[in-house]
Amino acid sequence: MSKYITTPIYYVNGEAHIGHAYTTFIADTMARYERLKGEDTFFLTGTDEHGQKIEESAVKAGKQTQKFADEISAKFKNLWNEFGVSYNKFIRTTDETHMKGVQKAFEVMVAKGDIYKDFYEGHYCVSCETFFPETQLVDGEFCPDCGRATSVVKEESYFFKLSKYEDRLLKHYETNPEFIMPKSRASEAVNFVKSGLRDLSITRTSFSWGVKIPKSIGDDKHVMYVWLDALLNYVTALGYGTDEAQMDYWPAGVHFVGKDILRFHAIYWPAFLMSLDLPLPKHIGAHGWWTRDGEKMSKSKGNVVSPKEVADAYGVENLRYFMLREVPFGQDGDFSQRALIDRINSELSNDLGNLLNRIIGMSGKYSDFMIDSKDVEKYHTKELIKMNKVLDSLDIFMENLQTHRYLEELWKLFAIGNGVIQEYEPWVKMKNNQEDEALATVGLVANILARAAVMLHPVMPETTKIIANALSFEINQESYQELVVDKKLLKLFNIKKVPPLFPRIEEPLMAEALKGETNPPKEEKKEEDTDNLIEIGQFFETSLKIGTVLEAEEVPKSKKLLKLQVDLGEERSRQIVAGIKEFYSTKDLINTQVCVVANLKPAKLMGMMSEGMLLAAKDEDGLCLIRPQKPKKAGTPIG
Ligand code: ME8
Repeated sequence: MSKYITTPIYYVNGEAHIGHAYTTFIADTMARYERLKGEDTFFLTGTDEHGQKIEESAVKAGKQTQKFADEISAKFKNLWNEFGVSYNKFIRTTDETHMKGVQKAFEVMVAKGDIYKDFYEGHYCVSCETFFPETQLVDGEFCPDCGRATSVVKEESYFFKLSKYEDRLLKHYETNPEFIMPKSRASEAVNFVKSGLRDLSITRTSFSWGVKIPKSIGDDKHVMYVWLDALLNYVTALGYGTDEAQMDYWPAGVHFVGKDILRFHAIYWPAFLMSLDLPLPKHIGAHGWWTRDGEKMSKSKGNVVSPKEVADAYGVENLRYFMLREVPFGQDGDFSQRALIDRINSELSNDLGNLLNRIIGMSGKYSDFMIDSKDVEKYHTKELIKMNKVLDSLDIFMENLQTHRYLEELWKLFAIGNGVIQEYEPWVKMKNNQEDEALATVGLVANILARAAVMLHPVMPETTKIIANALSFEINQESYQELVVDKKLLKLFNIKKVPPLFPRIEEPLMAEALKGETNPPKEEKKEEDTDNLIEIGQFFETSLKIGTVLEAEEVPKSKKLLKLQVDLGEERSRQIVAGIKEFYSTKDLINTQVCVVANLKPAKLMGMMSEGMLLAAKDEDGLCLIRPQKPKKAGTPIG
């Protein structure tokens, strides 16, 4: 079965912003995911170039309309090319074949008896390219969608019998509960239809920048309503009305749209298709709105985020990852540079980048960059089962367009990888003559990384190619089949060194976009050594000693601090200020023993000198001090 995936076609009245990039990234990810699974996939994007809005924008820019459209359309196309968007076709509504297809559709609708001529009198919002009855206007004048002033339109028009399709539409929603995704958005369309559909004015005479209605109608002054023209792009791109060879791809698997244009796709478009006797798309995927500091982005507010600027600063694939991971599909998301940096540093750099570096480092140290998986199954059945469970859980999230859950789940693989290294400590095994076991752990993690790279490929195509290259395999349908479906291990890896893929970002890279971002940077762990090992000498640089608490008192005005006098077997006791008040009272401490880091540089805490630190362990149940199991002389070294 072939898959057909589309983005909206973007208006050429301005340059791409982060919202356009988001729709394009999700659609591209989905198309790549389907191709990876071996589906014959066709991915369409393009530009919407007709209508009053574009004509007015061109006039404002002092340019001839077609030239204006050419320039902005090229900017969209160039940006998607620069971003590596894997579209199969970039359609323009000014393409000759598209215009012919639209005229053909008009004729079919006329023949079906679905188009009639009348007179339109009402209000029109040029920005939304939408007609509104007076009853829907805000304060009798303003657009209920975008809030701009509407203009009064009184003109002869052809109408499409939308009302005729009311029942069929409702029936379709009912029998196809997944037609609109996420399902939570369906009620919007259902209620709109239930409130009664009026026939739709589908031609205009007061301007000329549009597809002329077919000559056969003999009414030259009418141009098509821009939404009829635009929606038909999804079939004219496959040759509808001209060369229909690619119509096999129809119906679309999913049309990705922003929630702002759901109504056009969930009501008008299916009705048009019913009129044309064409099957309906399987899903309309309506995503949420990206805001900036909680506000809608607009040129007048000067808060529009340019995807090109973000990609130039942080890398396009990091941006893709961020956008797809940050918001649940269907919900609104706020773009902040800080949130982007946090995800790059913690998820990409720490979880993924470090794991890859550790495997490269260990394979170099232990086995001359060759990793053999021969003993992985012998020593790591448990982890293999865990890993396979994660792999099996992923597909459903993509099917439901939940990219954030897909990535969240996928990241469990890196947690397994980092966890086994921690648990099995291959460096200890190498020293204890358990080389097979140590290399089995390295082999397991290399296999985890390989599978994760395959599954991450649709989201980060170029980055995962580098990972695959470092692990000496290729990501393609075959490796997807072998590693993910058949769950075979890669037998041999010939590891190549690669520079760190996700260098940590300490400071925001786009000063301008930071306006209004007030959250302080989260503190994060320092990057670890590639394989987390230190020399024994390094350990002994820390002087750990048993101490006896002689005195303990609360620090006034502090919720956390206690001031202790601790005997470390020296001439005088040490004063240690410790953040343990929430977990210990003073009487729990006096005359008990603790473990102390004895050679820390003294530091001042709330104006008091602290000359050491207590060892403690903290988890979700709270904090506990590390204490010797039996009393020991104060000052006894630990180690
Ligand atoms: O509506 N957040 O084109 P358009 C998220 N030509 N997505 C956003 C966004 C934001 N802040 N702003 C825009 C049109 N988008 C018509 C479509 S289709 C037959 C015709 C995305 O240039 C979102 O997908 O106004 C939205 O639907 C699309 O850009 C609208 O782009």
